[in-house]
Amino acid sequence: MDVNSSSHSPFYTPLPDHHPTDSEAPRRRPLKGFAGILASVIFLLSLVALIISKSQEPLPKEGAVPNSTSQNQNAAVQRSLPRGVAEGVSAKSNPTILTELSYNWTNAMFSWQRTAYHFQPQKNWMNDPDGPLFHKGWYHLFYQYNPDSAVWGNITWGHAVSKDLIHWLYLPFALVPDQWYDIGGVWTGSATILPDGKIIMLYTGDTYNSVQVQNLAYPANPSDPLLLDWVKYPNNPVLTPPSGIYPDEFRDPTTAWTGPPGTWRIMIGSTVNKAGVALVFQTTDFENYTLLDGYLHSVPGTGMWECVDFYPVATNGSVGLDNSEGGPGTKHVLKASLDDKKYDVYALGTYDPVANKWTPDNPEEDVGIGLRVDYGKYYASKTFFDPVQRRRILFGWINETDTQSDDLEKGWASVQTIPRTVLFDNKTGTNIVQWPVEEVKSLRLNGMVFEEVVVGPGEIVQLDVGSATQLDITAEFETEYLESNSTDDFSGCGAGAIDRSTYGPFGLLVIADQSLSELTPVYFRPSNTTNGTYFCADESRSSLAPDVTKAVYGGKVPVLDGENLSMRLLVDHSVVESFAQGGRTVITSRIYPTEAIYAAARLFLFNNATGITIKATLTVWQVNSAFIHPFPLDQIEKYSSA
Ligand code: DQQ
Repeated sequence: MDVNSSSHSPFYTPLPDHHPTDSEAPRRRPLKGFAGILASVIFLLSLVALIISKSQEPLPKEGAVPNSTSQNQNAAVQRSLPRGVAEGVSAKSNPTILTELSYNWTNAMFSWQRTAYHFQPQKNWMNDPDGPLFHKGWYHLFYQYNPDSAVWGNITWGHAVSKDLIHWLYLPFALVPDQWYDIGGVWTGSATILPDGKIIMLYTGDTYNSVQVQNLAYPANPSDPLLLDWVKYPNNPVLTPPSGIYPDEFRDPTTAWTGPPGTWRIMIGSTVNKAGVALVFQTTDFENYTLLDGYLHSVPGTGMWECVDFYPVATNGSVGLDNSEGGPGTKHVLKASLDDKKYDVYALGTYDPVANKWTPDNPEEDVGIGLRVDYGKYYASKTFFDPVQRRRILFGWINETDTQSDDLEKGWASVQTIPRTVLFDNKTGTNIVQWPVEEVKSLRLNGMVFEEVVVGPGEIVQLDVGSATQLDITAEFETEYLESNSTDDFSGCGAGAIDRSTYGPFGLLVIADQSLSELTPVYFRPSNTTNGTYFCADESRSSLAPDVTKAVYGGKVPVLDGENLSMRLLVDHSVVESFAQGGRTVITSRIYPTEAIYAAARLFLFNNATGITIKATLTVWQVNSAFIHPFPLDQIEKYSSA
């Protein structure tokens, strides 16, 4: 359908460049303000105390894990305490111990903010994706889950299955913290499928005394397509922190890949002297391991590497590869989740299995100092190889930007991204490309085409798409240069969409209300110098609620000669996933609007450049809700046949 129903605003309409004034913004009661300051002071003091105690800790000796099982009761007591940072993981980026709601939220607002086609549990807290795999016709996703509350704690493995990575059925928990070696939490892990089809699950256990160990589990009945029951290896743990590694800095085993004949290798992240490090262990049976000499790789100053991932990509950019593939025509991606910064980073390089070394293609873009997997609210990502469609698929955790007290009131926290395929970008040769799995297109409803919509400098154009809360948008931009005498005071994403330069910003305003009191611009900010083009998302005016964290995110996006600028956006209520130039640069936004919700949510094109006119061609699809429900276990016979 070509409705071409854009409506231009008649006058020069610059984007609002102010935060709500006092009269616009909801006022907080003074007592609450005082409580907030007190809470922040207490939080800062605890953090300082934690840092001091940590710096005084002696380095551990090998095998710092008692093998007694008698401490489970103590662990149960510890588990009821608020935890996270003290455990060596910080689950919430804007933790607050405020007990009151941060805004005058209504149930209607909270229910609008739940996503409709992203995976999230029915209630409570979720964080990292774990052990994704394909088995007998089902995609399996496990995830860090708190069965008791909407904040991090009592970490258990939630489990869901899907036929298409979009519609999901929740299953009973796969692994619960019930042994001395994981009573502090069944933390993140990965699956390996051996050539005979056997499934190996390795995960980090947080022991009763807060030591991070690696444990082995396997399906009780491998012929069950749903993998309902899991058995923990009786001689767990299979790995304890080696000499020189702190007991709370040894976690998140990867999927294994093959080493010399008969052997497998896994990687575990840690930190030594503030350098992020990747340790590689070799095994023949997944029960006994040898630490290989040195580090596969380390980068000074990048801190603890959580959730490392290591996989080959084909340099012709055609298909995904299994973890054990390699050699000519491949490169290896090394990815880490930076605990200090709370974002995911990666680099492309060459793997030398004999020397146990990985070397980045470009040392200036090494892991943690170069590319990010996603420039927005995104962490702890993990890939797996889909043998059916020969593709590598990436899951990532979208954390919250509202406060912990708001999460408790909502009763839920966190979402997984739409799974993305990952390929080497054989056009640029410098990055991967991420793209929503094809299956998400099955949710597309009516598509509306807008052709060559012209937007002049400072103009905003509304796109009449009806409800604008569940959308899949593709947009391509041509630009026409107007002025020769303006200066290009370029600096990346700038201070957001209000920060005008000659060539940008321009793009889309999503989840915006008619008066633009709330809006989230996703935009390009090009330059005619070597600065290149930036792809950005500006959340600074995404919500009138003052305590929602709001950032201007973005990164450089390679644009080759002759290419138009293009973006794809998946809008799903409080989540916006944005992909530039076919997925070279990606930004996930987590926004909590209060006005731009339900029928009030609108979509606009904008051009805030001073020296160019843009011509945009778009297709905007309404997106159906996904079916995400408990598995009908009473009909298990019907479903469990592959
Ligand atoms: N989350 C898990 C850890 C991991 C962290 C604990 C990353 O295994 O390092 O919930 O978010």
